[in-house]
Amino acid sequence: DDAVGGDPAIALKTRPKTKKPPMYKVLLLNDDYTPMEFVVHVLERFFNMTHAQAFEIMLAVHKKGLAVVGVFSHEVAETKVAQVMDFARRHQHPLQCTMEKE
Ligand code: TYC
Repeated sequence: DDAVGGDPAIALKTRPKTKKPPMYKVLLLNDDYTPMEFVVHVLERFFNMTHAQAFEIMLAVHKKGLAVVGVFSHEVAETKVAQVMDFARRHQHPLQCTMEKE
């Protein structure tokens, strides 16, 4: 702290004025009905993965129940979740996507 006015260089060291914004993990959840190829397509389309990367993450979700598919700012994470949920709903798949603070 440097509230009473000391060396601003010390203030910067002890209490940085610019706090890093929290980051958010976007999680994909497994279910029994969404086709594997649909999940792969979602990961390619909304998370800019190659087919091989997307297939690997899809399999991890399938085997473990969920996986982190990316870490983003709050605004970007919310957009990704909304895009995935809307795309899945429009295709009538029960795929679930959520976010949580890192
Ligand atoms: N478990 C699904 C199946 O066997 C595939 C799947 C993978 C579904 C990942 C959702 O997030 C998911 N068809």
